Amino acid sequence: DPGGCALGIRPDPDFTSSNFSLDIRMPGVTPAESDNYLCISQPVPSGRDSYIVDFIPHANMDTVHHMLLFGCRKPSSISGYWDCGGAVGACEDQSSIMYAWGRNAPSTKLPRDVGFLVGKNSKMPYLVLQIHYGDIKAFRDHHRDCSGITLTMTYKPQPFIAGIYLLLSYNTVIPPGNKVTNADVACDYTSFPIYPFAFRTHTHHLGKVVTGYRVRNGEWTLIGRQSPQLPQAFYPTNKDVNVKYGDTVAARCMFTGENMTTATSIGSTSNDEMCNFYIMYYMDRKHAIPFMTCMNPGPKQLFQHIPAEANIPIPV
Ligand code: IYT
Ligand code: CU
Ligand code: CU
Repeated sequence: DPGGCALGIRPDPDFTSSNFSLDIRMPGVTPAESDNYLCISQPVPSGRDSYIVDFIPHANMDTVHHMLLFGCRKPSSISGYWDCGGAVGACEDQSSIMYAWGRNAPSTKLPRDVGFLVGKNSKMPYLVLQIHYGDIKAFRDHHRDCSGITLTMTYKPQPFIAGIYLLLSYNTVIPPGNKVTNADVACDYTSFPIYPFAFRTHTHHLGKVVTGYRVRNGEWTLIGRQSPQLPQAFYPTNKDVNVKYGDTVAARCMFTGENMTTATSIGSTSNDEMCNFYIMYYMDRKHAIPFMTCMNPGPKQLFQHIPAEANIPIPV
């Protein structure tokens, strides 16, 4: 234990025998520069399917800007920690986000009887933790950081499986000088019902507000609305809005290119932009789908009817 961090898998004393805790923690790291993104991966223990039912963050607000937990099949590395802020990401295949922690943001609990399905037999044999370290000044004393997450897990099949529906724009261009640029995304929903309970927004610096809706029979119902300039955690959805076969799921990111001198496109650096609306939902285990995406540019005709709030910036 070189970093002085206590790690491990242990039975959870507070629960029944099918429950256990899993720590996923940085192995005592000292980031080299400000705004380093470091990742570690961990296989889900045992060949059995297991379910994540709770997340307990251990992060020092003075050093950690944000933490994200992903599930995937193939992490970018399976030993030590790596810089995952550049060309090398968290995973080599598609990753699914399961938890986000941001400074001062309350963390959303999974509802009762809901778990993320992980393990060898599921599509998520590996977990990857990404930590964005902020100002390097916090490491002037060269201490080693052990921030991370304790997962409460169980082998007991959960009645409902948690999943993520990611709506993203890949083709938005934000012209310089324009006060308002909208990125619209929408998809018809053609699967079994999902029950959204949390949402997360993600843009870079130019995003003012990101809003997601269910559209049913022409009626727009808010799923969530947040400023991406606030901590990009999962926030509770407004109220119980389910999404079922025949509905449309729609999201808008509102950007401003006001103070820019060049156009901004979608890309991975902080000089590029992104437009993401994540819906965290649960679904009956019988036909659960753990990850869905929507990348369709929203039809102009549909977005004529989007509520005005989607273009009202949230003050930060
Ligand atoms: C181009 C873009 O919008 N990238 C986003 C969405 C994204 C999320 C996941 C792309 C992939 C994923 O596996 I999960 I490929 C993006 O990079 N978003 C960042 C993190 O990567 C999750 C964010 O903070 O939302
Ligand atoms: Cu961050
Ligand atoms: Cu991004």
